[in-house]
Amino acid sequence: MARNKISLVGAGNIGGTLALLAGLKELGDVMLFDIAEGMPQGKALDIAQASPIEGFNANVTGSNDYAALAGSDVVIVTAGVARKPGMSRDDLIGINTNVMNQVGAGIKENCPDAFVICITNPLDVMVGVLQKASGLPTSKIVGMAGVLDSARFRYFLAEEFAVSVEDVTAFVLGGHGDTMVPLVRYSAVAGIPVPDLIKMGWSSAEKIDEIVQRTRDGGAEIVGLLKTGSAFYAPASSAIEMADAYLKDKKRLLPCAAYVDGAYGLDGLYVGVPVILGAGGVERIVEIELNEDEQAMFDRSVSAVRALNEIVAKL
Ligand code: TXD
Repeated sequence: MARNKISLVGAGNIGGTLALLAGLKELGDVMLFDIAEGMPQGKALDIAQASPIEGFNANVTGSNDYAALAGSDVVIVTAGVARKPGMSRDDLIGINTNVMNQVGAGIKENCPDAFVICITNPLDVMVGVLQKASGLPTSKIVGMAGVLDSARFRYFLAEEFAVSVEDVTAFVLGGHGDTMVPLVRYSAVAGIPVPDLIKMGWSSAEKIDEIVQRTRDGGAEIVGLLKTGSAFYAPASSAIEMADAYLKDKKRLLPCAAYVDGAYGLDGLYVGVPVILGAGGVERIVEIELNEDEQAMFDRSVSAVRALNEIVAKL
């Protein structure tokens, strides 16, 4: 049986890390695409040269030609620009909308049967643009943000409780950004919900509020430290977990920016919700019950996504 093929559109910080992780985990052959000449080829060769040491079998190639997407089972998109000093969010939306239109056309022409994971910011909006440009069914294209936001939340909770990260599950809903909705009562250590852990004296409500805020600001904290770019290791791990769920038909329940039409009272928009990811792509949207506070936070998050969608519609 032929190996799966994972294509990475955008071979920058996240793209390069994705290529290495896909190799190390033997998810399949890897193709790195970028508009920068030589760069995807150089990273591909470098990673291929790690394969004899790490002992993984994969063809790792680089290209500047969209034709190289042919035969892809999964495409992970990080192409675009990040916000630089002096740029407004609207500028970023304009540039990255153009990039998504180009990438979508490349996917449509060369691998219309692929499962696509979008990472480019502003995430919830860009995944919608990419879906339209690619013409893919909405079940086959999702955005990565919730897995990362939840991983940050899990990490901070594990630190607070002094327990293994493996035993902490956590839930984050809504759009990626300041309005994300970390759901404390759906977060747990080995099944014990966080509110119960507070009652048990493991932490205080105030401390958990601080952790929630640190999770919301998780991206900015790293940008502030790095100064020249944004997080890339954990974002790459997050997208690989989603690709793995699809390729191995795991039916994982993961928070993704998915197209929601009907559930949560929404009428057709991409936003972060829990979904089942398997061989069918987004196989189900999981509609959990929200209390009044959570619903209010979710509504605020949806409004923020809608406002950006309106900017894109006017471009
Ligand atoms: O949770 C999340 N979704 C995110 C999103 C977490 C972290 C970072 N997030 C966003 O991912 C970030 O705001 C960026 O929009 C993307 C990619 O981040 P990365 O750190 O990998 O950015 P780089 O290193 O600048 O890489 C972007 C690459 C770079 O090599 C460009 O040459 C390339 O994109 N690029 C293009 N490739 C193909 N086609 C076009 N048009 C193009 N334009 C730029």
